[in-house]
Amino acid sequence: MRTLIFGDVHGCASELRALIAAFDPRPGDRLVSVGDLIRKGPDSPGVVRTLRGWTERGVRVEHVLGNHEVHLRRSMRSEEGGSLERDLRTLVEALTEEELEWLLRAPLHLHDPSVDARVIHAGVMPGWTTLPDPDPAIAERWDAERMDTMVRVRSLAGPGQRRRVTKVRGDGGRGRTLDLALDLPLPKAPPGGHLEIAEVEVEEGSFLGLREIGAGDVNWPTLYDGRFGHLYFGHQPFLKVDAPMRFPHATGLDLGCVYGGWLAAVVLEPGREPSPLLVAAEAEYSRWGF
Ligand SMILES: [Mn+2]
Repeated sequence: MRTLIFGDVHGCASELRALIAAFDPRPGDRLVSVGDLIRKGPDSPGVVRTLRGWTERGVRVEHVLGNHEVHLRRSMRSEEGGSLERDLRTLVEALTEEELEWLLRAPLHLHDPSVDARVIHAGVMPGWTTLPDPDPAIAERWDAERMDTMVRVRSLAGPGQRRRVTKVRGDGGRGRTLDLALDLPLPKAPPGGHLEIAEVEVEEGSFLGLREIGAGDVNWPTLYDGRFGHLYFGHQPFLKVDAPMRFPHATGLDLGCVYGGWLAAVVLEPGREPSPLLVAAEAEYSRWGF
């Protein structure tokens, strides 16, 4: 029995079909997605149908929730489908109820004991002694902050980092740290409010949002000691490499297919070293950036 764990598909159905064809699944094999099957790319419904099609041929298909699936779950619940973002509405309308249910009813992490692999979407924090409950309904209720971290974390503050923190006065908002290296535009002050900018220290290992990452920060796996086993993750596109990104106790599988990179995977088989499998993107469907 073999397991194919693959990176963020983001609607790249054609590349997904090519990857699975190259893997050549046989009954009993397993296809596992690190999440973010949908959005940004050309054919999200095609991704869902491709994967479900394989289950009908005796191949086990599993995925964990990515931040985009979590966002869709929350949007569906809070809006009852009433005012979804346009691309999500189009997706929901294109899927059958059963397909949508399959897409959104997945765990936050899963473990394959036969090859000692744990699959997550984004990452874990260095101090954690447990993982959130894999059931998103339970995690969302009791452990929402860690659930969000698990589907969103990319970089952590490196040692001795200082940040510009912008406070927008007048909106009751929290301070927002801004990247020093990327020269992002400042947020607009609300009517009657104003911006305050201060430099602060951030603690080593702190969570940083996408717009807060700067020089001197580290990818979370560089601080991960392997306590939850070897983690296979996506979410963070590694754009200048042409092999899965190996860390001591984790492997990054998002090589930015939707950004014109690769749809990347590893093939795991008991008693064998993981072997990479890659399919080149057919186009640059979306731009990586801010
Ligand atoms: Mn993601």
